[in-house]
Amino acid sequence: MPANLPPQYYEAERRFREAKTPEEKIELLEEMMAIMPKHKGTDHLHADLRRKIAKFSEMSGKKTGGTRASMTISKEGAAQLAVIGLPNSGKSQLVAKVTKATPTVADYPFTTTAPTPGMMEFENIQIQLIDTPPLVVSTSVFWFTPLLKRADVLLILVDLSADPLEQMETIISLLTDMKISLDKNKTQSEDERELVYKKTVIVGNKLDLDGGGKNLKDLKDMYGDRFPVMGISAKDGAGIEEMKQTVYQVLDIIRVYTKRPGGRADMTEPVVLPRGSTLEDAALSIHKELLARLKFARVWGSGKHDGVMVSRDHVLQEGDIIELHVPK
Ligand SMILES: Nc1nc2c(ncn2[C@@H]2O[C@H](COP(=O)(O)OP(=O)(O)O)[C@@H](O)[C@H]2O)c(=O)[nH]1
Ligand SMILES: [Mg+2]
Repeated sequence: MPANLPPQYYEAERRFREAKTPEEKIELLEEMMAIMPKHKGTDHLHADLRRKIAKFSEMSGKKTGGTRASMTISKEGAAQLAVIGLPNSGKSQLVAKVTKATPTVADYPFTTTAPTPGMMEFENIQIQLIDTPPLVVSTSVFWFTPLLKRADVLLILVDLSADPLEQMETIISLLTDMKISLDKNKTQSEDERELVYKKTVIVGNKLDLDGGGKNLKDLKDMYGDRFPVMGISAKDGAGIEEMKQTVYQVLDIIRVYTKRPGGRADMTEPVVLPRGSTLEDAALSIHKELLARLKFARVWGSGKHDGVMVSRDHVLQEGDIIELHVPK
C-alpha cells in the first residue's frame, strides 16, 4: 500500500537532512511522525522513525526512551484530542470532569507541567483527551509542538470569565509560531508548506460565572462561521453533552458494526473508520489478513436493501452493519 505522504512530510524530511545537532534531528523526526498518516501502509516508516529517534537520543547523550518517550502519548480509542488554552482556562478541570484521569486543578497558573491523557466516553466509543500545560509553555519544551501535531483535533478552551477574543488572538498567534494552522486553505501555498493543518473545536468554559453568556456570544460572533463554538461549565457539567456531540462531528468518523452470518450485530463494539471508508478499509482495519481472504460481504443500512451484497469499494455509512464472508 502506498504511504501517500503529504508535502509537509517531505519538507520536514528535507530539514531533517540539513539539521546539524541530534536535538534538531529528533525534533524533526518527531514532526515527521506527527505529520505522516497512520495506517497499515506506514507501519514500517513509523518503526523506522522511532528507531532513528532512539539513535539520535543516544547520540545527544540523553537517556534514551526515558523522559523523551514518556512525553509521546500513544493513541488510544477512536481519536486523540489535545485540550489547549491559556493558564487557568480550566483544561485540567475539563479532563478531570469527563475522564477518569486526575490532573491537578488549581486557581494558580502553570499547575500542569506534563501532558496527562484520559479517556472520554461518548455513546459506545472512547475518545482520548490530553490535558496540556498552558500554551505559553510551548516555546520552552521540545515535545509540545509534536504533541499538538500528532493529535487528531485541537480543543481550544477559552476562559469565559475573561476577554475571550484576546485569548483567541494569543492562542492563534502561538499556534502559528508552532507552524500549526487552523485554516485548511492556508497550508496550500509554497511558503506555507511547513504549516500543519489541525481540525479545531472552540469551547468557552466557566459559563457559570458572571459575564459568561455575553463572552460566549462574542466568541460565537467572531469565530462561529469558521469553527464549531460552544459553551460549557467544566465545573457543573453544563454543555458537556453538546460538546461531546460536536467533537464527534468534527472527528469525521463513522461507526460500523460486524455480524456473523445468521447472527446478530454486536452494537456495543463499533469498528471506527474515517468518513468515506469502504468495505475494503473496514476489512483491513479489523484484521490484516481478512481482506485477502474476503469472498463477499453484505451490508445492512445505508438506505440500501437490507443484506444486499456489496463490492469492496462500497462506501460505508454511519451505523452500517457488515457481514464479511471468508472461506472456512
Ligand atoms: N466557576 C468555574 N471555575 C472553573 C471552571 N473550570 C475551571 N474552573 C476553575 O479555574 C481554575 C483553573 O482551573 P484548571 O483546570 O487548573 O486550569 P488549567 O490551568 O487550564 O488547567 C480552578 O480554580 C478551577 O476550579 C468552571 O467551569 N467554572
Ligand atoms: Mg492545568
